[in-house]
Amino acid sequence: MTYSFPPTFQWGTATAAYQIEGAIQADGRAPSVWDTFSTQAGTVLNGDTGAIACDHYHRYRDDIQLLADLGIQHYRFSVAWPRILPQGSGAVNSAGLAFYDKLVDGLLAQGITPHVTLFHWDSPQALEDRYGSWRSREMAKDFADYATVVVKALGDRVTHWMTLNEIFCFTHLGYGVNQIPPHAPGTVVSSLKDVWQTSHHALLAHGLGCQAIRAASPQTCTVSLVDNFLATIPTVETPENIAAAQTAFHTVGTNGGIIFPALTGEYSPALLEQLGDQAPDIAPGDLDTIRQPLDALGFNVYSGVYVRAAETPLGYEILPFPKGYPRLHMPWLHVVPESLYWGVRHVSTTLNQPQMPVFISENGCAAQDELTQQSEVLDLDRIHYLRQYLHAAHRAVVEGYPLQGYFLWSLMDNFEWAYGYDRRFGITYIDYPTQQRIPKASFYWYKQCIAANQIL
Ligand code: GBH
Repeated sequence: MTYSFPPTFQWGTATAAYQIEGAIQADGRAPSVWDTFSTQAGTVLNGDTGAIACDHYHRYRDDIQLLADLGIQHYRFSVAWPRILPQGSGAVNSAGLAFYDKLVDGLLAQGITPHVTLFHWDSPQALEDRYGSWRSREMAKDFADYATVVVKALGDRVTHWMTLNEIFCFTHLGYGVNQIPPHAPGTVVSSLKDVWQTSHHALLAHGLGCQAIRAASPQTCTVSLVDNFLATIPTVETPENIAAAQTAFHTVGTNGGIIFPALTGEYSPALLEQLGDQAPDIAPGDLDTIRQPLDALGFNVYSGVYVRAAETPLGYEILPFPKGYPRLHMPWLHVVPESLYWGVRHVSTTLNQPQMPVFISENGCAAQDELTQQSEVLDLDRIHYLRQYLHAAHRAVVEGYPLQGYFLWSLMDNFEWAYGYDRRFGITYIDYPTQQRIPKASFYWYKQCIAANQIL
């Protein structure tokens, strides 16, 4: 049996600015919250920072060539807000825009479609200093103004826009109660309600951002949100367990307070009941701003949770992973390929958005890659992982769910946030001391899949 995809299926790969660019002081860029956070003792493994990263800012031509060698048609990258508006708002830094200008032109010259994420966690430190970043509603307005600047500059050539990457991470992981959280800005707030307020402000930024993009774009464009909602998987696919997975979907992770309002215009009632007085304040009109029509939803998927029906007050239980459950090189990276299929299906069914096109905006894994004496990286574990997730994608497509494409995370090893350079997610190995790019076995495997438009 062959596993072919429709001719319209989009094969892509993804990166993010702070994780690859380096050059943190080049051409007028000011610090982001990640520059500040990563230079504080004890925040990032081995004291790593994004100061140099993959030096993509200077080597982008090589990296475009790498994409061309891969035979990819779609590339997702992010723009660094502090390069464009070093003070967060106000004066535009044209030298910062010039970098993305060259990048976009270089991609288009190779026939690669750029998919631009406006925010992948590197917000300007100036806004942290001014009003505490996402703790303030101001942030949503400043984000929309920043979006306008970028879309005006690149919108003649870029038609695929994504607002924010993974609201959960930069809010619920960026702000903590009682202890310093593992993500910039690393602010300790006084209650869970304050944490939910930050993600509410991010949702507003998404809504205002969608409006800003559409108003500024000189041509028809697509606008999407990228979310890492948590997929619930029926342990056995019986009607009872499927219903249990649907019920659980509302309250696992932060689903009920992020993907629900973004797509349906309402926080999940089940979540609000759970939160009680810890729910965020929602001003009149906020939910209408937040629920903007989307052209597609980007789904970042790495893992998920198994659910079964049970005689409990909730009617279900979430099953813990047993000790020996297969994992890749992150504590949370359980191999759960069904997450991809069930995530897409939940958008159609549980969120009641059967017409909403979905694309996998990230999927990939960290592995303990090593160079052989022949300077190869034989990352069979990564190929094994990716192949299984692609089978889940294939199932979604065959069953008629509107899954449009797949972006592999990541084109190259990079700064893995609190894990620094210790964890490698790339299909290209970066030898950091020399900045040499060495395609791994998974790169060549993926290249063949793209060329054949099927899982090989
Ligand atoms: C993505 O985040 C990011 O978009 C990307 O930048 C990153 O490099 C990549 O994945 C790999 O990590 O802290 O207990 O809630 C996904 C990161 C993974 C963060 C799951 C939250 C849950 C663990 N997310 N993780 S917990």
